Amino acid sequence: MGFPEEEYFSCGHRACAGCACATAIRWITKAAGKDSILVEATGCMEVVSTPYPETAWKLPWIHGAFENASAIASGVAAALRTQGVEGKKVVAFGGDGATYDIGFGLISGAFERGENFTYVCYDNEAYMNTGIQRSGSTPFGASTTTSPAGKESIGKVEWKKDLMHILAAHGSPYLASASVGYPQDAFRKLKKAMETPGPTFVNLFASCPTGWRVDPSKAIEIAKLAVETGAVPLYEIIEGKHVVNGQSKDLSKLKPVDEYLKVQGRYSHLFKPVRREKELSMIQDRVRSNLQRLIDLSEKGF
Ligand SMILES: Cc1ncc(C[n+]2csc(CCOP(=O)(O)OP(=O)(O)O)c2C)c(N)n1
Ligand SMILES: [Mg+2]
Repeated sequence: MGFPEEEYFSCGHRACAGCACATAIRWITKAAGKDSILVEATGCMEVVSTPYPETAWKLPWIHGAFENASAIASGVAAALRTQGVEGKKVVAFGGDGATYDIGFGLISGAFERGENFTYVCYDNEAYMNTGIQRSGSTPFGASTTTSPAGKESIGKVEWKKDLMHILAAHGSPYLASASVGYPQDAFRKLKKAMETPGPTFVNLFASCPTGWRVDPSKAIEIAKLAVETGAVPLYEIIEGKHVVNGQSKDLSKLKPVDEYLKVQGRYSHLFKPVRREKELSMIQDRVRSNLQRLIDLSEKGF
């Protein structure tokens, strides 16, 4: 699927070098197109794009508070419906803190009401804008400023929240997990979500060189590695049925998850000064069983 050439998120914004979230935003706006209304939750991508009096947005764009982008979007959708306006896409987006945690109640409400909008989480796995605090999306073992690794701590001790299935349980007709490492796959999913009537969701995994402590030039490589090792599976849930995509379909081709973890500063304590075998094998087992479960569900037609 070709990417439209038109840019709606202009260059000159203030994101860090190598910020894959800014790439994610470009794709979201390209998928939404000119007949769309965007609503954004507070987070890095808002802060870098709107330093007064400048703006990077070339589409109608509404600032939400941290927690209420979905409520605003559902209000916009209701207003369009009431006015009989057709053909406009309403797209809300936010970071993982806004989505998995603080805005979750309102996302749940909007999904339960069956509002006609798409919510995209650009998932960089922590509250980056305020200084790399852990979120419900931060994976087990990652060091953040509120789950710091140290002598007695291996970083975050909880697993990443399974938001896809929580939202699937709301009866959403379309949900997808995508990665900035796979542009065509991600763009197709964004378009499909925006073209499907009802509340739809895309979790767009997007690396953050600053928060993950990686070389900015490696942001896309790492987003690919996340998929190649199974840490981030690519899949869709269409009308309640699982479809596993691309490399995630073949468990036998998975690279060891170490390859993904060891290139990131947020996991360096799992390798130095000694290899934390127990935690590394817990992560590896979890990655495999999670992917196996998705493959099983899709093969059984669930
Ligand atoms: C109710 C509320 N709590 C906290 C904040 C402070 N705050 C603003 S942005 C942010 C972090 C955003 O994290 P995330 O949603 O993951 O986006 P990212 O910065 O990682 O892009 C926080 C904690 C706020 N604005 N409102
Ligand atoms: Mg975040």
